[in-house]
Amino acid sequence: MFENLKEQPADKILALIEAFKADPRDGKIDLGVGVYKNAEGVTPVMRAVKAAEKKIWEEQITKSYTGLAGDPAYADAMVGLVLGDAVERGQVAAVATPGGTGAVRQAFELVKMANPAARVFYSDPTWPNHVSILNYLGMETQSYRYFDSETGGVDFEGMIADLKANLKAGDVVLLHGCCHNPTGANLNLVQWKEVVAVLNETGAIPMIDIAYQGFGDGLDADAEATRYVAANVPELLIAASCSKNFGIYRERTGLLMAVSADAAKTKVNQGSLAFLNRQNYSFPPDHGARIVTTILTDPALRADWAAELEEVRLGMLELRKQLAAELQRLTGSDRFAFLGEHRGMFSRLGTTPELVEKMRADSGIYMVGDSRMNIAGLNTKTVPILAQAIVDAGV
Ligand code: PLP
Ligand code: TYF
Repeated sequence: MFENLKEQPADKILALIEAFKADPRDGKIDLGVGVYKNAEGVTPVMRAVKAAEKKIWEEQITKSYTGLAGDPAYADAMVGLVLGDAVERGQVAAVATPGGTGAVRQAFELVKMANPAARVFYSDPTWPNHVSILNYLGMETQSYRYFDSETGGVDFEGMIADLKANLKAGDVVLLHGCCHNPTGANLNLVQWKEVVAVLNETGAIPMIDIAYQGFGDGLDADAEATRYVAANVPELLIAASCSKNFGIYRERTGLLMAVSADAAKTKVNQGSLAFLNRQNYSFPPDHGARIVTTILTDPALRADWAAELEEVRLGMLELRKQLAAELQRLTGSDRFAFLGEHRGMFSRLGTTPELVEKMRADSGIYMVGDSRMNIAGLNTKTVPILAQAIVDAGV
């Protein structure tokens, strides 16, 4: 049997971690994998997470199974964080999943279970795992235009034209709730409303992947689009990740939500989500979910977490503004102003794999081959070095 297995292509983002480690040069700069790092290059455990873990250690009296959907208190807390009061709680079916990736995977499986003919539309570009999982599940896919490498912004006309021309009832449109990965370019609320209008005209169903709530414009601002969509479409899937905004990457903490305008559908939706959990791993992991629940339900911990997250967000925003200003100074043009407009952890520079490779070879700068940079990999001292390298490479 094993003789039938073949080498699988490596994840290009994860492969970069190894390449960076193996580079002996001092002064190398890691702008690869999407993990937050502070100015010292450390991915810290957040204060509220430490406090919650202490509390859990002291108070937890059993580690027996939770439920197939995970702890209901976790779902309640996360539904509140993501959706606010955009919909009634009774309209939302929700299950804990191993990370946002688990939620994405289960969402696609739910689509396949409900409508094997559904096509999933994704932005060009999108997080490579989206496409990889869809292909693995044998689902039909189609991309829609999204990034305009001339302006560094969203090609909104192209996006709407592609959706209008191709969507039919039952198709699923995958959207990033905020902080688009890999580009950093996002729709504004007016544009979101236009997308929702197209969805409702065509009968296509949105699926929102929200993995960076709190990294863009703030916890509520980053959820605004998702909340608008939830309140204005008949059906919506949401895959949420706690990896970044709680800094609990390895705890594998996510939530899959199925929102229906018709609350009567929620019981069957909930059963379907729990069924999928059971088919794949029975009970979802609990430790990260318990940390999140402990923080979100304790006013002092929640306030401290939100404050630390806000520092993280503002720090990244400051770095992008500094980078845009430095490039403005070096080039005497506004060509790179888009870097200051992007939001979240990433920006796509919009250059060729050859120039990305040149910056790695000449300056020890590691960005993903599609020219995605993790802004959190910078600090105030390395921003000018990166800006100079971008100019020297002739980007
Ligand atoms: N979706 C997007 C767009 C992401 O960038 C990520 C990566 O972190 C995830 C989902 C899932 O992350 P995780 O499975 O670590 O929670
Ligand atoms: O895009 C990123 O860098 C993050 C982390 O298979 C990540 O989302 C990267 C690759 C992967 C899983 C997570």
